[in-house]
Amino acid sequence: MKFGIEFSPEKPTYEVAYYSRDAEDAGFHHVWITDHYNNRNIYSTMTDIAYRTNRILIGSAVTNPYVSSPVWTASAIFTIDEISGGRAVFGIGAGDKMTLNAIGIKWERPLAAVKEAVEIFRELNETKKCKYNGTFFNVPNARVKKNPSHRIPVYVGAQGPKMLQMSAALADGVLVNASHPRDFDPAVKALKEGAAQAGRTFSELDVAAYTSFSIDEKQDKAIKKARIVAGAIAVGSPDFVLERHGIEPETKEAIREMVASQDFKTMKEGGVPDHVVEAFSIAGTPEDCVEKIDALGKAGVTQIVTGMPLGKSKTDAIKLIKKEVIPHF
Ligand code: F42
Repeated sequence: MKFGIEFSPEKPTYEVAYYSRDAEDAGFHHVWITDHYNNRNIYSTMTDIAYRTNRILIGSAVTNPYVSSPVWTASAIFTIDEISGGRAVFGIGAGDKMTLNAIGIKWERPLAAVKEAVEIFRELNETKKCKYNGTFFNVPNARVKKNPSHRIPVYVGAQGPKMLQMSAALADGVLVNASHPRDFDPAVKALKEGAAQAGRTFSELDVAAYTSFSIDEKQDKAIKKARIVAGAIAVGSPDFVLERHGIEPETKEAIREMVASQDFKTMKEGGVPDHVVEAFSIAGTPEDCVEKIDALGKAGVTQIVTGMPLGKSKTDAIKLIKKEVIPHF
């Protein structure tokens, strides 16, 4: 099992870089940086991390094919790869429809957009040139001055069966937004189908569980901390996913109202019930977390990405993961 850590650059980039260095010292293999236009810019953040770390791989998790041309994105990733001494990772996904619409960008044909962006990235990475005539992107004649001397790993953020199948055919890894083995059974099935159709084997893929993670010496504190994020995930999840975890429509509705009225106090105090936290996060003591990670490993997961809320503080959570979780694996 490998370990990754997710940061959203909501604060100045040096803060994210500082925590990334802690994560590197703790033994994490990857730092993954989220991409939302209203946060600090993803590539500036990755650059700052590159300067302040030595070993950890630095990935976009995930950028999208809509906000900028994949040729431009490739150039940003190649530059970060150069600055970091070969540690950049290209993570891409469909992006968020509501956010893109809010800035006047049409969110259409996500499967084709992601697939073609990955193919353009690969072509530039391998040859420094790209002539591409796709159904979504047309690149008549692109050339980059400097490309990396090695093949940069490509990861796709995927949940739906078609995106998962496509990722398995195209990518080196997949970032699945899920924390429970019950969600990995169908995901792994789709990945295996996609890999087989492309003549690949499932074992070639790094299957990352992009989890909501909350760790504390005291179980109740860890769970309390996870309730808001788990509740928000439940509200955003399709009904068939909630059914899979035995979450009743009334529960979803009640949480939706708490989210809408920003009643985070009630959410934390148990308004988001335990079975929702169980379904949508890895939350508990270090022993609980190890047990849940073990179960995900058995379900086919090969990387755990520890995402929000992490714990009491980022520093405390990283220390606990370093001392009591990573050594177990
Ligand atoms: N989104 C962000 O905006 N920023 C982030 O930092 C971010 C991080 C992130 C990390 C991990 C992760 O897994 C996802 C993350 N996301 C982030 C969300 C990501 O950008 C995507 O929104 C999310 O992963 C997309 O989910 P999905 O794999 O389910 O794909 C969507 C598009 C979907 O509906 N897929 C369906 C499927 O079965 O896979 C198929 C949809 C389909 O067939 N579409 C048709 C087509 O042609 O593409 C069009 C259908 C039509 O009606 O037009």
